[in-house]
Amino acid sequence: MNIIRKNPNRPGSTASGQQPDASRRIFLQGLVAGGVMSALGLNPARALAADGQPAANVLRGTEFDLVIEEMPVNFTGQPRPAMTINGSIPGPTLRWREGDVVTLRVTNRLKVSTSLHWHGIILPFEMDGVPGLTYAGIAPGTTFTYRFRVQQSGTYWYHSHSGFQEQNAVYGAIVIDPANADRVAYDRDHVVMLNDWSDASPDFIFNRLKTADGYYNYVKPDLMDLIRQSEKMGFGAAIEDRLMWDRMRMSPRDLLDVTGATYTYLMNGSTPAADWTALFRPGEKIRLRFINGSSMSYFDVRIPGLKMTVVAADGQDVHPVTVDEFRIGVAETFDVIVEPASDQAYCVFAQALDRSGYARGTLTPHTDLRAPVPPMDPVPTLTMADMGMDMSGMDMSGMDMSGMDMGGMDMGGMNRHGQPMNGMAMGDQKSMAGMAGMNHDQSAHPGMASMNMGGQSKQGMAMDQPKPMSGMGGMNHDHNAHPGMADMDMSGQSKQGMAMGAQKPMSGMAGMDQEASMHQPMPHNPMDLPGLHNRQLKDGMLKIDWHPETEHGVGVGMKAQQVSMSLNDPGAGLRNNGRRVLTYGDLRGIDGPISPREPERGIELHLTGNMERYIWGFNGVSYRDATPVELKYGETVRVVLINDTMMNHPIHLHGMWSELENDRGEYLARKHTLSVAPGHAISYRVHANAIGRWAYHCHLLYHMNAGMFREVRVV
Ligand SMILES: [Cu+2]
Repeated sequence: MNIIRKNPNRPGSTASGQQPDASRRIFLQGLVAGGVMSALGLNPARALAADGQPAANVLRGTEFDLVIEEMPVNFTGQPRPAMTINGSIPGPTLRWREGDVVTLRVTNRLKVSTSLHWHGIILPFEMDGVPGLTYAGIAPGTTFTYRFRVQQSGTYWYHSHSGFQEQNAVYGAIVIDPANADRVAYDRDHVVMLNDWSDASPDFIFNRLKTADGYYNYVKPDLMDLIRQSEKMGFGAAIEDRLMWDRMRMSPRDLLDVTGATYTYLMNGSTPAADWTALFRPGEKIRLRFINGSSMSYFDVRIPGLKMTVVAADGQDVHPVTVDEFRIGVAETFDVIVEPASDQAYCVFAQALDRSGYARGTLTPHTDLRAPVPPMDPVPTLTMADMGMDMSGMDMSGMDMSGMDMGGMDMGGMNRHGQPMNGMAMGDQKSMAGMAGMNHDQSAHPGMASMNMGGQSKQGMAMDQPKPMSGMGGMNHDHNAHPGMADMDMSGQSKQGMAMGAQKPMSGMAGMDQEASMHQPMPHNPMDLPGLHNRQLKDGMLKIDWHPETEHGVGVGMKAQQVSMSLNDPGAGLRNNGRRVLTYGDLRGIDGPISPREPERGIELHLTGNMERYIWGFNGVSYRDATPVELKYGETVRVVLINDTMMNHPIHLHGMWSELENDRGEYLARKHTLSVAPGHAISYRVHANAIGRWAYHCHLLYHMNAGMFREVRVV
């Protein structure tokens, strides 16, 4: 089977975000009996035991022996090497009890060093399992013994923290039963672990990401789209739009970096074709413990016909909230209760965020009764707001941008090779503060793209005719300094392509009426929360008119201009879909904050990246150039993460809880992984109650390995 296609030409998707036809929907659904190949043949995890239950692959007690070794697997029709734990994918579910001291002997039968990290588990840092930080890793042929007291209960997971081994399937679930009675009543429970398997080696995937942006993103608009788009908006307009996006090296569909073009999505180690199955008796309360153990994939999860009552997030109990659907970021867990009352089967459906494929399984009262698999939803299209554009005062109709002063705009990083476009450098960035999409790097472009360059008034962005623009005074532009802008004008219609014309409302071009306020002192932040760098917060929106000094260079492709701190946005592709979708704003932890004290200080960190170079970091700095973040033992800090990229980033701090807050600084819930959507910021507390060296990173595997990683040192 041809797993990876270079530049697959898949007609049917359109640049305007219409639903692609079924041909795109062909993804790697795998084999009916895919899985680990044993001497006796395929040994799929989904095999049903005599009572019809999925064969238990659960280890209980306090002593565990785990062996990591390479074994062939066959998910797609050809045997490929994988790294397994005790010969299965996922590895065995470890069932612990709160309060116990567990001992885990992990033996490495690989040819390379390995490790296991216990994700979300509070423990001494020497037991955390991060090579190079907390220990040396587990050398080939050796056994490392972990021993620690279990201080929590709930649903967690474990995985290798070495290289790309997580992508090679070194992962498994952890379920910890509470020391006392469980707060949640249920008749039976099932782990539902989601993973993304690729027949390609992770090194191959990573190299492709480094060298060919969008390699796996086959929903990117292609030539057929262009032709179709041309029919609608005219060829000139269509090609301008397209070339604009190309120049920006961004796509409104840059949703996931690695997609169903190479991934087969697994549910408990079963391909969609294999269909993981669990039995129930009508009327039972079933606890489903969802774990996103994938390397790069966000999933939108629902069970058509069943309400799901969310009772825990990242292992911690929350006040129950009943939803139809939830988005689960990489490394997150959600526990839900479902109560199928009737004698019918239900599809557990987990579509990848970019709709390039799905994992699925079946809840059924009889093994021979199946449920239909729903069609995937339309491919989400990011809006300007998703990209951190300032959307206020957006109606640009009638605005004439001709002669728009580009002076002061730093548009470095804008060209497709990620090289600074010196000619575009402009001195006074602040003067552009109100002009979304223009005062920052690549984000400038999407703003412009959305300005609808095509068609009518063509003179808008022509830089050759400086003349004052209403609301944009003081932006003198030096047209000699704009080779990049000239370059943008690809229409063959000379310099006129970027006109903003008088015809369409512009998204992404906000705040042009803010000239006056630009020159006034920043109003006092009404929240005055430590961690927010003198930010104005209005209606949940944060103006980002300051970025860290280090946030520049090739590692920074774009910077947000305005982001939302609202926790009530279900996210791209889930808004107004007619279903009740869980948001972080719904989470109310039953256990309160770790420390009653308010944060004493704040740390603002920007999530930064350059898609094309595939460089990721915090504040524009990749791990290899970074110094540790130091926390004082006993202090409580507020961390504010501002997403300056177009991707979701699930940010994971080891060793200590990340205590999610709302935009007023009020505690909501404990999490170990907080997903920050594009166009958003998120605020949380960390009570530094664990001395040691802790990993802090994006849990997208290739982002982490491309630099989005920090050491946090508690001293
Ligand atoms: Cu990331």
